[in-house]
Amino acid sequence: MNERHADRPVRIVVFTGAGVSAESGLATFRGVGGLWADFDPATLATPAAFARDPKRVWDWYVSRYVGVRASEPNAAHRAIARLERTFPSLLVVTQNIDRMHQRAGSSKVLELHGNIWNARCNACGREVDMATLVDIADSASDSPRCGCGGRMRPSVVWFGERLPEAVFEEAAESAADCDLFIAVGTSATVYPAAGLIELAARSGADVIEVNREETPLSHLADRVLREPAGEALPRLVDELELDPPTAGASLAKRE
Ligand code: BV8
Ligand code: ZN
Repeated sequence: MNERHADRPVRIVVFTGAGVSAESGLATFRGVGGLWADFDPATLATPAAFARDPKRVWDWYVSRYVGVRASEPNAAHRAIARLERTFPSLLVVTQNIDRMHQRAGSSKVLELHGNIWNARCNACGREVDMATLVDIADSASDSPRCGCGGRMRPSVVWFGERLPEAVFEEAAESAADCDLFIAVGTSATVYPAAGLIELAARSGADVIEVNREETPLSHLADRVLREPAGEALPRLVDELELDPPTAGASLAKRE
């Protein structure tokens, strides 16, 4: 953390991926038991896949929605929400579509890849609550339609689709301007999201990586916590609350 921000409260960005929700019982994408082990992302999480077989893609998202709705935030989500109480400027930037951060009490959450709680019409863009569509689709031979005749799709960002511009811009500005960037439970392989870690490191922020495993961007971290987020985050938050990082004080020395 360099001197550049000595005159203001410490700014923290927490960047999360599927690993932060693993201890809530939600499958991650990669790795053993990951979603991509059974399904090829290209055949389910792309506009082409939806055009080819809308019912199959719809049903897959309905099954994930039902799983997310039945799950609860875990100790990692709760610790991040707690940290916001000590650092009100804290921002959560997530790749997850499960809204676990908001359910745990985080108030400032940027959803880079949308969310699974809403669906929108592929034609007119009308957005509705997924719950209103879930129980009618399963018996139907087709995925639900909008009043305009368009197809309803989950409000997520598929591969090959642009991220919501304003959301990504705000995330990039915050990553480039923060003092502490904590990457939790992400394999750092999907772009442009993973580029935020590179941007934060390049901009002089201290980077902490919380991940059970090494990632392609681990070398950018000043500190790594190689353990489950549900164990690492509560302890890290205790530490940051007890001894808040001050501008100029590098975290690396805290080993
Ligand atoms: C776009 C929503 C352009 C849907 C998702 C540059 C280089 C290479 C490729 C590209 C590039 N730029 C763009 C691309 C293409 C592509 C991409 O990145 N491909 C990858 C596969 C190489 N990117 C895109 O297509 C993006 N769009 O570029 O548009 C454009 C521009 C203009 C106009 C039109 C288009 C859109 C990408 C978003 C796709 N949607 N999700 C859905 O969920 O179904 S991505 C989805 O996969 C997630 O959101 C997330 O981003 C990603 C999964 O990654 P993670 O969350 O990190 O999860 P993963 O399982 O991989 O890892 C979990 C980690 O947690 C592991 O490291 C594990 O060790 C750890 N872990 C596990 N348990 C725990 C734990 N850690 C701690 N505690 C635990 N308990
Ligand atoms: Zn419509």
